[in-house]
Amino acid sequence: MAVHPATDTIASIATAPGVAGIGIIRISGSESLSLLKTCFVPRVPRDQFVSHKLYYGTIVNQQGQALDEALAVYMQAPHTYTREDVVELHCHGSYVVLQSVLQTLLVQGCRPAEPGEFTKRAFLAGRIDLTRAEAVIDLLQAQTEGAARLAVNQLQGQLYTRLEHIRQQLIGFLALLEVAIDFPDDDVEIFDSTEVSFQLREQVISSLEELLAWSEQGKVVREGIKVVLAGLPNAGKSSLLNALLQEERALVAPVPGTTRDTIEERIVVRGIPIHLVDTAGIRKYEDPIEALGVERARQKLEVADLVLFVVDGSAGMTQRDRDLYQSVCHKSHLVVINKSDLMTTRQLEDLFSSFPEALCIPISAKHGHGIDRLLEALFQTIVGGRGPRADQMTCAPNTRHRAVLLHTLEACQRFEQALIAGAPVDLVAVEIQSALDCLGDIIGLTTPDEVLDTVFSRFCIGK
Ligand SMILES: Nc1nc2c(ncn2[C@@H]2O[C@H](COP(=O)(O)OP(=O)(O)OP(=O)(O)O)[C@@H](O)[C@H]2O)c(=O)[nH]1
Ligand SMILES: [Mg+2]
Repeated sequence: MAVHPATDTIASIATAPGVAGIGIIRISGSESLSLLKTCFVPRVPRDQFVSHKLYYGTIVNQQGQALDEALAVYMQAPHTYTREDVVELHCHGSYVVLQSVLQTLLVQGCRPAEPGEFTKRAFLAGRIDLTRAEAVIDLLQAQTEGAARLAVNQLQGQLYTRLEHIRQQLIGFLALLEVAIDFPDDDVEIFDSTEVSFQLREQVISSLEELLAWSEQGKVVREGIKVVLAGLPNAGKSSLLNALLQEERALVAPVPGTTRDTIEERIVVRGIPIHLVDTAGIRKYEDPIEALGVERARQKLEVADLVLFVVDGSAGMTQRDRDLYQSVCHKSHLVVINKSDLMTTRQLEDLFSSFPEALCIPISAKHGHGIDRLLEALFQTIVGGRGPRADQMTCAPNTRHRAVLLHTLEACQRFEQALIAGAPVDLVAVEIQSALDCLGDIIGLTTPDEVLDTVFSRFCIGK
């Protein structure tokens, strides 16, 4: 992102392109009010605009020609998104109208905002820290309620507060150490290593570990997981896809080799986005097109987070099933015993015993039996048992935070080791400072410019 003087005035269309009831143009910077005065004629003439009040009127170009009827609001600094003077023009949501209003503003001296520049200004003005700025983009991109909830929590400072608490603890330790360095011969023990060690573990290390666990789950809540349906031809993979989607998405036929290409669809299971991939039944092939499909199926299996291994229970366990299972069982998986409507209890039990290590779920994709149980097992495999429950997390550090949090934790662990080993205080101080620097990077106190540029380049124009 280019460097601009913070005082120049920027403008952009803040709403998504397309036909809509309203479209909003946002202006920020010291010239906002004068731009409003030149391009907006309020219906009731007035000398000044009162801050945070909505006015009805006409937007005009330099020739005085009406471009749109609109509502306008002037928001005086510092009580604004950017902490600068801000104006919003609520026009009709026509791309042509919005473009012509924007052009009028640009001709009159402001420049087009870069992606994320409004939020970057809010960050640079100290209104929000970097984690809250990042929450804005997470919120805009949230695909599920769970992801939106985490983004709102982060926007409200839940992650920042946790990190700030850890930072203050470390600053406290550093202050004690500095006194100990300045007065090495004092009789009173200023820096009690045992007490500091205890506080470090209870207040800092455990909190960092919890945040790291949350970040793993947060990735699942935000991005979801890839679940690949695999099995022999005719096992009922496409029927299962349809049952999970509750629509006839994929072709289903009694002929083996019906699905040639992969089919990808998305469902949400208790807040977790699941990217389902139906694949061609895997077998030795004669048909070259089917061969391509099978190759694709194998590629998808490679990148799957979880495999649903579908077996035609009515056909029993064949050698081909066993061979195929051997090639997928190293991945996280569930065994789905399909066509249970055609099976006796005895046959089911026999099949279960063929997969002693796996969780087996009997279903009938055709009749929709067992699908709820399968979804529950899927959810439990993704989140249950290991790690925190998504709905218990108050925030979820992202990939950038996670990498830096790992460095913070390592520095704190070295700090702990140094305390245990009775290392000289100045060496201990180095580790605390290193942990503090990492936390500073996360919240934006010391974040390098390249990282800031990457963060804000993920934004859309107008935010
Ligand atoms: N009785 C019964 N038949 C089923 C069930 N599930 C699928 N079938 C039938 O099995 C046949 C194959 O189903 P598909 O869903 O096309 O199987 P597939 O695994 O996608 O097959 P390929 O695409 O060829 O690999 C169809 O005739 C389905 O109606 C089930 O639960 N019970
Ligand atoms: Mg199929």
